[in-house]
Amino acid sequence: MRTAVTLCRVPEAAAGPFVFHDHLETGFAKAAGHGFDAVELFLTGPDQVGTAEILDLARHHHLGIAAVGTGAGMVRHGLSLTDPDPGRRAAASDFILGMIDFAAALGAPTILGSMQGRHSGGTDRARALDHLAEALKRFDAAAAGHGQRFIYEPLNRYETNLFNQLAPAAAFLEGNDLHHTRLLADLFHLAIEEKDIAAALRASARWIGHVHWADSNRHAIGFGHTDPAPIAAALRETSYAGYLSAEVLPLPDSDAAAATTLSSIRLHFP
Ligand code: LER
Ligand code: MN
Repeated sequence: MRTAVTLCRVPEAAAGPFVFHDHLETGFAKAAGHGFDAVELFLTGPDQVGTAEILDLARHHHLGIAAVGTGAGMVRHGLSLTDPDPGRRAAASDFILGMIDFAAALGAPTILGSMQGRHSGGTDRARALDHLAEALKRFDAAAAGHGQRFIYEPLNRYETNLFNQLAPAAAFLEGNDLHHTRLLADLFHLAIEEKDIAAALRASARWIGHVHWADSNRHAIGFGHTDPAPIAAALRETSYAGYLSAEVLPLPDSDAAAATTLSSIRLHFP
């Protein structure tokens, strides 16, 4: 199984669920030192660091780029795809389109998580889902133009009220002909929202494109109460071929979170 670890350079997300917050040179060296196959990057936008610099670091450390997150659009710029204001929605969409081009130059897919926003007083659910579908169609086409996939992440109920579980999100992708878009199964969100994580992974298997390998309390797997054995069995038996990426809190410290993640993956995917 391919392994990845998160590296965040967004100051507003300094307390977020990311293993490394170091400068890129240090973060890449630490990821490689632990033995990960790739890094998953959270940057302030497509212009923070040039793609040539990142590709040099990746080559030097023999690391892939597993994915590029877009959460900075929300935490730094307050942008959401379901904002009632059409100008703000357009800015959100442009931000993600820029990230898709940037990620594709790194050979990586782009993730939509918190920038999906939520429906609220100003936007009812049906309208918010129309906005989401319209944006996803643009991202699906842009990613496909680069030979990439786009990744949509259902989040727990405290972060969005659009999609909290895999099956309804998969039906939404299918119903909107989003053939180049896949789901991100973040085990932290699923531990809150699914009755049975392994069953949910099996039921939506053909849609799963990325996994955040995180425990129930968002610590590294092994530090919470999720049982990884049936989850790993579901991923193995459905021939999941993407990354298991540690999007977890750096607790008790980054190195312990990284090492515990890798030992859990090696234990369950021998
Ligand atoms: C992002 O991958 C995620 O899981 C959300 O909770 C935003 O932090
Ligand atoms: Mn996640």
